[in-house]
Amino acid sequence: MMQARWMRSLLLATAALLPVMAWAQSADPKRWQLNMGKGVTNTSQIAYESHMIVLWICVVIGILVFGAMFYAMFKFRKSKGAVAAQFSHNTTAEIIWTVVPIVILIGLAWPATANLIKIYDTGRAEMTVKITGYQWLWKYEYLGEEVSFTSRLARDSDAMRQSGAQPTLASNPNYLREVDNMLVLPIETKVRFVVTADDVIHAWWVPALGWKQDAIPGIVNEAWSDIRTPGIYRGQCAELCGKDHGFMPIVVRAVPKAEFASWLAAEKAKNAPAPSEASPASAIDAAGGTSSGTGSARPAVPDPATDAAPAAPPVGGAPQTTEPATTQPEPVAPAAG
Ligand SMILES: [Cu+2]
Repeated sequence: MMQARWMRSLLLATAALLPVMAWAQSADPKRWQLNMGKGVTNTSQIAYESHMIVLWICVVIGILVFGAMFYAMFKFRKSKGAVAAQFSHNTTAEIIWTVVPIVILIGLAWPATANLIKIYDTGRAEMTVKITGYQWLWKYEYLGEEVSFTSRLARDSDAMRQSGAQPTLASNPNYLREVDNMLVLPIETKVRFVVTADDVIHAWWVPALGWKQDAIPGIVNEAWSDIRTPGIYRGQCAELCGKDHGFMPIVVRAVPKAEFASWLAAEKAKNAPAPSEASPASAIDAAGGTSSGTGSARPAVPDPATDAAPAAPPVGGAPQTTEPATTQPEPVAPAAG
């Protein structure tokens, strides 16, 4: 009977924990989520597992240390007539409390280093996306595919933030986390990212992918992802980059390979050069060159009918497929920001 009651308590405790466990599965953080998310990539999985191993080691150490402390405090308390020992050194104890932490640290560093090496190995990637940070938007280039576009805060989010209206979770669940053009990526594909910036330091961060990479002018950083689950994954610029730092969200749409192929083909068709002009410029684009191309010489002319760009961008520049000129420090001034 005692056992039955005990079993019932255990079941109740498990039931209470279930929502917590369910939250841990999801990519986006949830309200009152206590643990880190598992994310949707190899890297995020590795990070999650390393975190859990360290967490449980800390729990065991905490229980042992506090257990010994409280045991000593109650068992050997003065009111019970305990008398303190008078020795001042104990070589054996000193060796133990030096060696044990060293062993623990090596035990933690070993797998962590192996994981770091995996995380930094961008070799054998199946495709490469170049990410460039600007004040205050992102540019994505699918290298070798002649597909590129800019991605910035969705205009309705921007309008709402400037209107002073109070968005609610119900009316605007992704307030300030929505963009005009999402970065579309195939799942189950090792995608290499080269990350840089044009003006100041930004950082590209989508928590579900499990990494964060600085975007630094003049430096090309690398990262990679192999997204496992189709879905929409949101992130933000993670390096204070100016007054609109908080308004340059990142949205990744991960789709099955076939869907990605057709999306890419459609983008290419949209950007296809007009037959008569400007093939040299497209060669420059493909090489990643930015120096000589001007907006007017580009083959890529955004189609207003299909383009999701805002009807009236605040500045004449930077339609979706146009590369912001490198000589111009601010490719797009955010609307009256
Ligand atoms: Cu930024």
